[in-house]
Amino acid sequence: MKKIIDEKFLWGGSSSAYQIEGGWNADGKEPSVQDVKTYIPAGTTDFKVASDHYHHWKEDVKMMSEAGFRSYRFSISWTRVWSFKNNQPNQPGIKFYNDLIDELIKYKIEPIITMYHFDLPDFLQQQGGWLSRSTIDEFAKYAQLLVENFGHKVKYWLTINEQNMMALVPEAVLGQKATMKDIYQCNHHMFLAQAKAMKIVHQLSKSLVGPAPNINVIYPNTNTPDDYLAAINCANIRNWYYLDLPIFGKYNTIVLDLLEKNNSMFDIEKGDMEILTDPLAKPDFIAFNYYATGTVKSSDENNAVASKGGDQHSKSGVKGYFEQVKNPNLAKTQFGWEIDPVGFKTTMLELTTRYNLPLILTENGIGGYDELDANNEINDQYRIDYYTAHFKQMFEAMEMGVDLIGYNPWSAIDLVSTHEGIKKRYGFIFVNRTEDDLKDLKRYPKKSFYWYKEVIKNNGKNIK
Ligand code: BGP
Repeated sequence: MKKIIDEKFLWGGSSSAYQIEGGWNADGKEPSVQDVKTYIPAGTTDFKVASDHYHHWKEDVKMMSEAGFRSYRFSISWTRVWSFKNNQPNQPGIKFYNDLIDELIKYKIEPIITMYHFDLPDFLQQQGGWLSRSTIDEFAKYAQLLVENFGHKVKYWLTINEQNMMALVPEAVLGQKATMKDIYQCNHHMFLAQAKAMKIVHQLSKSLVGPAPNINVIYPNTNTPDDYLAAINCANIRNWYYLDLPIFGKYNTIVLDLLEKNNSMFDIEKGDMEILTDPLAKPDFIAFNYYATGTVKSSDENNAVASKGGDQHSKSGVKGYFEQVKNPNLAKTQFGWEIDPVGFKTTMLELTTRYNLPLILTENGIGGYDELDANNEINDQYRIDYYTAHFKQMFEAMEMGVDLIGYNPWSAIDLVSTHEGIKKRYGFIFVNRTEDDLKDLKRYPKKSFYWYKEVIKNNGKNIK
């Protein structure tokens, strides 16, 4: 085995601020785009209370420690730590994260912190959001605030969660559709914001920093040359565009060509490329989220497709370039997402051969309906089966030379899905509430919690 999983391996779990915290307007917190979302489907909860982690964080961290977590990947809510109204830091918000980080460190759980996970301040959205260049500077200011306040305690920073999903399925996370040019203009601004943030981390601290896209390999639907070309197109548009620039300092030419052909090339201002190619703005590692592979076929000019219902893993496509199709060879989750453990290995192999950087898995997992039984237990064997299959592939990838330094699946505890509510549960820890009834928000370890604890304790050697 090239890389042995030892005590340094960051076994943990993952979350994001708006999906877990609640306390949406507590102690000076201002609204993010998630708090003012208007298109939440009937019968699905909003994010106002979520898992009420804002009031349960001590107990949650204690349970993570009982499971043996060595890391916890979470995000900071921008509008909790900065007041746009008062144009100054919001001290209670800073204190909340200081206390959370200190508690994690007390239990020897390494904090892995995402700066921005889908929850842009609504104040900035009102001023144009990522289409406006002023958001770039606001993000840099925010990154500096984070590093100055927490940098000495945080070794791993992630810049932007799933920039590629925000671009590919904007209605899933931002609640709005946009033109191709606007999407890529926003992307360009996010790349600039990210580059500035990475430079700030490197200048002001000894910490490491990386991007956190959602990456998966793409299969051609058949062995026709056209379907293979579609798979290459999709992989470049969906995956590599988001890593080539920060890592190689060069925009992916397949995507630039697509934009030119569609009359959608974004504006690059003088000085932008210097910011993007600054040696201090290079990532130290790649954090990536993996749920399932994609399968595509060629798409003719008249066959435009859009994602369905704002789901990240539903049908998507780019006219003339690729069209996503179902893969009949793969099993599906209760929510219809495909399950592909081998794809987890091939995705890591492809990332490694292309970029040769350390990897941290920051999301992987299965959403399902979990219920307390008569004994207040939750038998989520399906989740154990899912993880078992993925761990086997993960170990094989590491044997083949993948430098994976941590595995932080989605999610540490139950939280609210991006668009399917609390009923789509992902956690090792159950949170007692439903879409419309907050009940007592009590935490219960699921069967998978005890199983994962054994996996961590044995560094996976108990997986057969
Ligand atoms: C990723 C996001 C997460 C998360 C997860 C599961 O794309 O980074 O925020 O929620 O997917 O997706 P969903 O909540 O839609 O089931």
